[in-house]
Amino acid sequence: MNAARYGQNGNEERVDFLKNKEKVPAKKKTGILIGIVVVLFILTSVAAFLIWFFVFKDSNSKATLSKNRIPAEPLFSGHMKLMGATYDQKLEDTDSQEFKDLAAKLETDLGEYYKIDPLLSKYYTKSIVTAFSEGVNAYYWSQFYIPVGELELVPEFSEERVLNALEKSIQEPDSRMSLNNVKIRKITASLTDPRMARSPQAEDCFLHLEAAEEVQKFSSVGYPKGYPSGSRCQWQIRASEENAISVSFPSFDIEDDCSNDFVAVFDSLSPDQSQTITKQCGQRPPSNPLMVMSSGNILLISFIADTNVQKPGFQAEYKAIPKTEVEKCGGVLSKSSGNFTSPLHPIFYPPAIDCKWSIQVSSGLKVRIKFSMFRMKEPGVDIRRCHKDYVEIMNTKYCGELSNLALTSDSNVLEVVFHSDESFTDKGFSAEYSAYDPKNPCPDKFACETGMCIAKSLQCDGWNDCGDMSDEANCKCDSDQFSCANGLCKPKLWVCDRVNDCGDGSDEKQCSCDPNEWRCGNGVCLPQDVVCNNRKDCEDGSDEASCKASPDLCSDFSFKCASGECVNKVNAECDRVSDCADKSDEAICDCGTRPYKLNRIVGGQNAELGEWPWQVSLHFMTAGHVCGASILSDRWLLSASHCFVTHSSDNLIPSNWITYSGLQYQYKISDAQQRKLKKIITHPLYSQMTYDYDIALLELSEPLVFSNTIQPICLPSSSHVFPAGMSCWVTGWGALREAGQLAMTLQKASVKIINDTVCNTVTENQVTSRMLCSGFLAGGVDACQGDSGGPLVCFEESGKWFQAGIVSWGEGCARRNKPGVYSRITKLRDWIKQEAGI
Ligand code: 4AZ
Repeated sequence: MNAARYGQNGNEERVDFLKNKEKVPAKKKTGILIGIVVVLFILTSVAAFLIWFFVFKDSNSKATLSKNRIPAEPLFSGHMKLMGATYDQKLEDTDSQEFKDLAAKLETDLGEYYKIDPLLSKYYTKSIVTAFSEGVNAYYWSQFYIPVGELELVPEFSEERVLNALEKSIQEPDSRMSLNNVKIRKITASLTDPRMARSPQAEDCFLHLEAAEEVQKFSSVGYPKGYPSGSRCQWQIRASEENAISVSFPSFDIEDDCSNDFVAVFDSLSPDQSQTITKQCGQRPPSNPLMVMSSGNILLISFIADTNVQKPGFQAEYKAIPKTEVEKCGGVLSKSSGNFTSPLHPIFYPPAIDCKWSIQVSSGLKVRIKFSMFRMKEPGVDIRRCHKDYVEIMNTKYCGELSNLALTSDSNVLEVVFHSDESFTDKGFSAEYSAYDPKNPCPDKFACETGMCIAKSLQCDGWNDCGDMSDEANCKCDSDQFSCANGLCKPKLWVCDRVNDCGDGSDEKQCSCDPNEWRCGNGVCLPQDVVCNNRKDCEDGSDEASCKASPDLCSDFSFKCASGECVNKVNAECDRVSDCADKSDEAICDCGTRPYKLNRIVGGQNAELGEWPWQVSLHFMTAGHVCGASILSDRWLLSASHCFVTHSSDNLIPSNWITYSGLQYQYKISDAQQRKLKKIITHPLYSQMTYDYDIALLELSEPLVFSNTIQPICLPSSSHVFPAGMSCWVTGWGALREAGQLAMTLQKASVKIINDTVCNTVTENQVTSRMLCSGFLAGGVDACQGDSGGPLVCFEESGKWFQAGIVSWGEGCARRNKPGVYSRITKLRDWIKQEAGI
């Protein structure tokens, strides 16, 4: 029986002691002893198992782990300058005896040199001479092998250590004499990707090319079907001594992640990092081809690929260009205005080049200079110091990517210095300059401190039009403007709208709600307890917008998962984080990306090919382009009802329309994918009077084939927030100005989402909740006739583009205080789902 037990009700404990007669008899003692032995045996076995589990098993798995680690093979490459050897053309042929003899001698010597450092010597495996060039230069690499057990030594194999050993050795008198008559005078060594260790004779995919005046071609293995994983190819290109080499890549489509696959171009014949011109991966459109230039008559291109993704690879064209042409830059510019560019722009400028332009205008005048394109980007460069490539103007160095660089001189002379060092080049710059009279720098315009002239109406309008805020400083605010604490003027309408328009928060500071009240986005004060009560009390829903409610609490502002679960997070869809348990927030996200790597041309409004791959042109009967649309899926387009519901019923007949996707120029419709319409669905509540519900779905008769220039846009969920002040883009072939002609080239314009209260005021309350305003109250940038039906898209932090609006209407185009009005997708999202199933 039990020695102890608990009372029936669980509260009371009673102890019963054993009586004498119940004590264990003597003959049972042996049994107990056996029991003890058995228990001891079990305990020992358990202990033994635990020791094995935690000590031996662990060390076994460590052994397995170290088996999985791989040895390190640090690689150093560089070049050496030889003395005492005469240059022989035969040295350029890796099969010649001359090459083999001299290479073998140098390779042996390098091995000897490393002996000076016991660590290098212990782990040294081999050196290979890969080429010779005039000078006499020899190109080489040296490799070391560090076994798995000693990987902690890897950091010891530094460039400095290797260079130190080599430099010391070549200075020793006997080693300098160790080659028959040949001495190494100078040597470089830089840490190199071990995948670049290629021997010029022994392996395939090591090519020697001779550049000539006419264009010649080469391509990656398997192009265009696809390159194999594990590609390790090198192309050594030479030209005659008076020439440099240009290489362009008309077709370039490799994996996006540069750590797996990349093309590197070197201003050398060895993959010497310090002479890298550029390293590129990803896909480039034909409008933005990679074009590079050597400084001398040699160039090395290396292609490393480790992924299994089926990508076409690249095609390259190379040719020789006289060095005199390449080095042509700088000089005196004495006209009163003009343009100049960095050497060879927009081709990558060559490494190791210096130029100086001296702009000299009539005395009494000054010089204004504006860069329409400025790209001198290099990895690891601090753009405040610009210690590598730079442009220097009036003692200031500029580098990196600059979008609004505009300067003015102190006198009638302005000097522009350009410098590129030995590694990493870029597209450079394109600049225009003009002389101006300092007494009247901008006739009939406002003079920015940057030197730019802007329309007078843009001064003190609350927007930074000059780029340096000089148009917004020292403003005497008008009666309809608010004076920000930092001196800016902003429309009074913007005060207390919950958006920090001043930048210093002063427009949102003294807003008139009591401390125990909540101020809605439209300025209305409500009791504090309306916040997060799961009911929309403010007209704009701002009382429920940022509630950290419990997951199952649903409001209009929650993202609704397919399972019905609610996620209370702003813009949860397609943000690369699975918020729904069923992962439905990340399920349909193959949208809103543009495959091409694009050029960014500052100030230009022409779109590039593939920049807006969801843009569609709708052609009506014989009228040509009439409206825009956007791609939602391979079968569905989104547009505006007002393109179809007109005075004529012809517009509602699907066969009267043709859609063009992947189009850039209206005169090149043959380049686009042409599709007919099967069905036009206009919104049943669309009003021709008010343009409310201005949305239409178009079903295609044949599915689209997605490509680099044809991709779907992401649709926001109904809870998605596009906050006021956000910069978005509107695109289309609409009129270039009010009552003007349609554009031939697809246009893009950056516009800002405008606060609803402001939107309502400036449109005299004509906007409904199915509409949103976007543009600039100052005017100047807007959608226009012919853009209707086209998309207003915004780039989200997740890296995807979402459609916020459909171009719908506006009073004229780009007028002051008359922003563009768009159909608000979030309010029409459920209808899209209902009609198209997306
Ligand atoms: C139109 O007629 C139109 N400024 C589209 C947009 C705007 C004005 C007119 C906005 O298609």
